[in-house]
Amino acid sequence: MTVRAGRSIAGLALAVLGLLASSGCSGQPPYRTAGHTGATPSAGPGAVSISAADSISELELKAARVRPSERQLAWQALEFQAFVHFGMNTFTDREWGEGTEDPRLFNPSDFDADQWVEAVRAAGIRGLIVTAKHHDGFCLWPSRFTGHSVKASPWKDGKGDVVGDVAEACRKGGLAFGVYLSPWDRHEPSYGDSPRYNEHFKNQLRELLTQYGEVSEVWFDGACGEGPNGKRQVYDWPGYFALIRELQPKAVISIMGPDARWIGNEAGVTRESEWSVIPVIGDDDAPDEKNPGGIARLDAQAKDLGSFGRIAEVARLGGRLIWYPGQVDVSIRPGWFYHTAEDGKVKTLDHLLDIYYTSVGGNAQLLLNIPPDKRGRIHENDAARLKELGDRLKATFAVNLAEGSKTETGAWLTLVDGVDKRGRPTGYGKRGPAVFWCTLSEARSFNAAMLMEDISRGQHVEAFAFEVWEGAGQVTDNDLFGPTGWREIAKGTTVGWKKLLRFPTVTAEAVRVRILKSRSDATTFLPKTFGLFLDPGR
Ligand code: FUL
Repeated sequence: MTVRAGRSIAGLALAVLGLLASSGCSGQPPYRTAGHTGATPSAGPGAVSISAADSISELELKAARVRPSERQLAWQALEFQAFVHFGMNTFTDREWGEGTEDPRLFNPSDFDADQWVEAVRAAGIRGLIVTAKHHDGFCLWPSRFTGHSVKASPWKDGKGDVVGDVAEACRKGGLAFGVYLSPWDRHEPSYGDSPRYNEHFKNQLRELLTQYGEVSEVWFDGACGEGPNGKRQVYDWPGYFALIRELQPKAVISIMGPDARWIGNEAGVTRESEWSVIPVIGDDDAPDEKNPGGIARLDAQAKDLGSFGRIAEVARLGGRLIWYPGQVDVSIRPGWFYHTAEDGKVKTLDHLLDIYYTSVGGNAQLLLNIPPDKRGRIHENDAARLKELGDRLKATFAVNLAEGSKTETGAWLTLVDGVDKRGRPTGYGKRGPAVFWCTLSEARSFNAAMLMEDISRGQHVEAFAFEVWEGAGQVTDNDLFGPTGWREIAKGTTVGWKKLLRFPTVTAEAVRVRILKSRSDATTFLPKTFGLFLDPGR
């Protein structure tokens, strides 16, 4: 028998089980959800092995136990980063150079890294990743290991250093700083002679990771072309990873790396259910040459990467559950590099907002590419759009309408021991779906909501419903678990780091979130933060 308890019974049961919690909605630590002791979460396992011998409930427990590393947690909190494609292609009007371009073509007339930082900060962006070297092999820093770099260009008489200037501007502007270093190098003569090129590549990595202060992310592309000598280059991924861990232990290694996975497209599209707990076959982290999606032969473009069905499927083959969150790389223009012909093709504000809500608000990190022009500046059209985007996000998220209101998290409980002579429940067993309520001090209008799980404790929620109170009169304690008076506004699957919901403006004095399916007792984990917002543009 399931107790669809009114507040009194629920209160009793929850108190017995120590599950009741209440606090302001802001969720700023220490927001106490039920069962939290306030203790530092245990650094749970980063990877858990799974096999055909695991029962369904063992697999469920294992999935709930996978935790992010400290570096992955810090990375997730950045939420929104800028990708900056700048280099030889900017001057040749191409997307992929051949590697034979004359370094003298690289000559920005008004290079200004501070302007990049200012423009991206206006959008609320918190980190920046620059293409230190793209596939054409031209280096934006004066590498000692090649002549094909800014050193050989007329820019600043060969004394310039784009990477250094950008790192410095990021530091001044409070942005995280990351590097893209293309393993595929169409210029470097040793490319294709695997051991020699791997040494060369590691030498370049060493320069980037030791000369420019803290590096928050190293972004590895999967492209691997034919070498000039006809041989294919076999990349030493384990060697690259080890060097990064040694020199910049806080840096996240993305895409062809173990810390963040490619979302699977370059159009800014996320799955309805983005999981950060991902089953992978086998126990080898090295990326597969044929697979652009990331580590361990993961098909990053597959529709389903983390459902329970997928976990069970991988378990049958033998593998691991890893914390492998998604990153959405997409350009503000059609191309990755600047082309004058695309000045009128900067994505619209609505398009960027859609991408933002489904990526940052869909348990993924957004990496929005903004390519500087031949001057070495972010073009006025892009800068204006970034500002519009930032203004709109600020106007929406500056005020959390749920701030300071009364919240509670509880669970429906299944009565297992029956009732005593007076009809009082004698014991509760299995916990039912968790419910989170937020009672505002007065009716408020909103058209967006935010839910966050405490991912330092893993990712758990599989399905939820968001409802507003439309019953007669004020919501009472008895209504909190009740089936009537509530209207469903939105439904969702995963929550993870952040789930943003958008819906037509509604006015209500109370809302609740019902967790319909979870990999654990979701009352313990939800929500780390909760918010209600009014987007003035809708
Ligand atoms: C791709 C590259 O080939 C593109 O040029 C760009 O750098 C993009 C982010 O990754 O694979």
